[in-house]
Amino acid sequence: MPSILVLNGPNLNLLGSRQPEVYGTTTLADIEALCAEAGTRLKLDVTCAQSNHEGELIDLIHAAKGTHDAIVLNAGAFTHTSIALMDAIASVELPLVELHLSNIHAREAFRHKSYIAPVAVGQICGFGARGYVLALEALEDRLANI
Ligand code: CA2
Repeated sequence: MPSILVLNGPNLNLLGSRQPEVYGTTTLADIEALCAEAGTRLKLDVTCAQSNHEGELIDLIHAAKGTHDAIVLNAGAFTHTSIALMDAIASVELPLVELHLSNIHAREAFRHKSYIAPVAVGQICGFGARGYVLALEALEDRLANI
């Protein structure tokens, strides 16, 4: 069974508690439950992790090589700043879907730049928590057709 790492970055542990007008009322635990459900339906082994620390996210991406077949990454604000994360993703050569709850292209100009996009197989943004399920569906399809 293909194994997928769903990785969430800084401040996403606060989901549901603040800024519901931007990020909705869904909590990170709700998102992880949605991913588990989708994993069962799609026959994917889904593991979820979250960190507020850039280095820890990099370590988790490195560790995914050999243990997971693909990654769903919401890198939070590191999306717009982190060449180190971009290099880590490129180094492991695993298919990765860049995920955002909000439509980063309809927000402030500084959120339009993504260092993740050039090393991702695709980007899903603007669909809230449902985006994680769409990302898992996209990866299931891709892994079944390579
Ligand atoms: O839309 C997304 O998923 C983002 O990755 C969320 C990041 C933001 O910096 C990106 O530009 C887009 C921010 C996550 C912060 O989440 C919070 C949740 C509740 C309260 C405050 C922040």
